[in-house]
Amino acid sequence: MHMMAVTKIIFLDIPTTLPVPTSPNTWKVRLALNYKQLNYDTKWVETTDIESVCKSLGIPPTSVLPDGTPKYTLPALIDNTFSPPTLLSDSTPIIEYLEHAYPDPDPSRALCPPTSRALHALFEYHVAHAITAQLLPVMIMHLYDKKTPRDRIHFRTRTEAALGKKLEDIELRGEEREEHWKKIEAAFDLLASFMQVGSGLGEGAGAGEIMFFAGSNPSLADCTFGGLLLMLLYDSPDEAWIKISSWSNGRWKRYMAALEQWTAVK
Ligand SMILES: N[C@@H](CCC(=O)N[C@@H](CS)C(=O)NCC(=O)O)C(=O)O
Repeated sequence: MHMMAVTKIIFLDIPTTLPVPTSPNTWKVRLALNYKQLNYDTKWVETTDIESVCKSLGIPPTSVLPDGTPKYTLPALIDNTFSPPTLLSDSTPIIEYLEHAYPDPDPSRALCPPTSRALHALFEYHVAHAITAQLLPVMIMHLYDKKTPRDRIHFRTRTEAALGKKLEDIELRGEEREEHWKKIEAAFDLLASFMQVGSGLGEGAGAGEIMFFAGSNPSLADCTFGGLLLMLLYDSPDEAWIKISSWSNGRWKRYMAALEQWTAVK
């Protein structure tokens, strides 16, 4: 009799008012879980409750706040498949754990071979600074609108205290907003140009476009970048996604179409 490996994975994600989540970091891990075809159940935890839920389950914090208290974030994952269970937080270590615990027999499907760690860290650093850090002035109200009512209150209180401004005043408008989007477009174009190098399009006719950052299969970089694109698509279908679809000769539209098969929410 064929024995199906039954995984007992609980994945902690943040709910929204949409049928889908919109956190880039949780999407990063969900894309990896789906790509690896692992069985898992989602436990939905509003941002307001992340700290208390993680503490009660024994999930470790991911950083320390300036005042020295531990900061808890999602994604987090509990794997009860093996004894003792594994309790993890922080997207990259979670994906590295999944790779180690559930390696794909086909090495070309590895998401983060150990030899790619430094390059992946560099990729994440670049995307965080060149793109993610630039999004607040054009995305803040889109993000806010998709949050649950409790999380809206929590987000407004914390963000306004941290930035000393009303959310509505962080948002750029008019010409300034369009100029800001142009800067973000330039960062996307730069990434597209790096992918073009990977495709070998400079080497003459016939060379195809590589779909993902490391070739025809996704890697950790694609989980990271794909997670960011899914946030932009779901939080702002009418503004961000319309713009992004038209950038870089349609590259990101094709990229999203290729990722779509791993975007199921279970
Ligand atoms: N380094 C963490 C960052 C995760 C993170 O910042 N998650 C956000 C949601 S996208 C969060 O949980 N925020 C909770 C909060 O700010 O209280 C990772 O890669 O998983």
